[in-house]
Amino acid sequence: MEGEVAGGGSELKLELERHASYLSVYGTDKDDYDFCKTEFLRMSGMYWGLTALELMAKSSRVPREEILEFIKSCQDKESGGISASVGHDPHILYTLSAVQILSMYDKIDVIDVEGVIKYITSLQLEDGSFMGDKWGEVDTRFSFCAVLCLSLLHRLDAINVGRAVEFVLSCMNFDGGFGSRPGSESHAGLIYCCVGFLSVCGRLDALRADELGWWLCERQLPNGGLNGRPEKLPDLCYSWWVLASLSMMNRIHWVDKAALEKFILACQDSENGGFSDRPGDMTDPFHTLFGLAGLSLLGNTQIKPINPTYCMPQETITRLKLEPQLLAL
Ligand code: GRG
Repeated sequence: MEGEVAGGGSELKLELERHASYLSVYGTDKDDYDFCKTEFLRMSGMYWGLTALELMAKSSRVPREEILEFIKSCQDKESGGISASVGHDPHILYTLSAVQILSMYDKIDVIDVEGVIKYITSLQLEDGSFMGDKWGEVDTRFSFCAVLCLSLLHRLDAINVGRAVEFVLSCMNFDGGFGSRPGSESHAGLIYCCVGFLSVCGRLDALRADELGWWLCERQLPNGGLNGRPEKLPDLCYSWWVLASLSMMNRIHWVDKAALEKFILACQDSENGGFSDRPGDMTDPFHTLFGLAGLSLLGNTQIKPINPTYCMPQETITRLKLEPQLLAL
């Protein structure tokens, strides 16, 4: 039956309409406690919610002009970077979220694009790594944000890609995985960033794909869910970080898809809509996007196809004529 778990024989149904209602009213009450306390990540929150709605073909339910105005007012005139909310400091992560939203809306000219390119270029260090902002934290997440953002703007040439690749590869560990910096523990979230980075740079050949694929599959637990590193609890968001990495590496069939789909559907709030990290917990837009995105990668046809590198609808990536690399089998 439509919406049921493939091959799982489960009764769980994907509650698309409830998820769309949950996301479209999220943030309409600007005094809501949860909404206020997440101001520091507002731009990414908008990207999670909007992408989820796009995947369900329901983004017309949110006020597009208001969103465009908000993004415009978050760009810092001096540095060119974009912040999470008006009056906050710009950061590469929120700059990427803004560029992703504008790319989905086909409205990139709302911001000063040259300013964004200048900002990202200013964050690259001599060793090829990227800072997240002017305060200097370095992390492989920021290398991923930099190349994703510049490639969406068709301006990868603005940075030293060779050195950026060298830095990310220097973070590869003995198990084939990646951490946030050289020598840091492998973690599925950072592995997604590094695999995504190499996919954009056309260097997936540098991976030790069989070893890494094995490590990623070992993240699946008896309840079907995935954790981010050994001995940790499962969390719905790893359905994305792990599956998207395996998908770019052409090894998605290495996980038990039916068991994972069952876990993802069990993380839905079937009454009020939205997904949570684990069954029965509080829902939020972050887990709602990664639940739907995971189901899309698993082949659920009620949701639009998603691109595993960009975490955006495939139709946007096709329209922008971007071709992130996928590893040949
Ligand atoms: C465009 C999709 C997209 C992402 C932008 C910011 C970013 C790039 C990626 C973040 C990847 C990442 C590090 C994900 C991990 C998130 C997470 C659940 C961290 C929690 O850390 P711990 O230590 O988690 O609390 P575990 O599960 O290990 O206990």
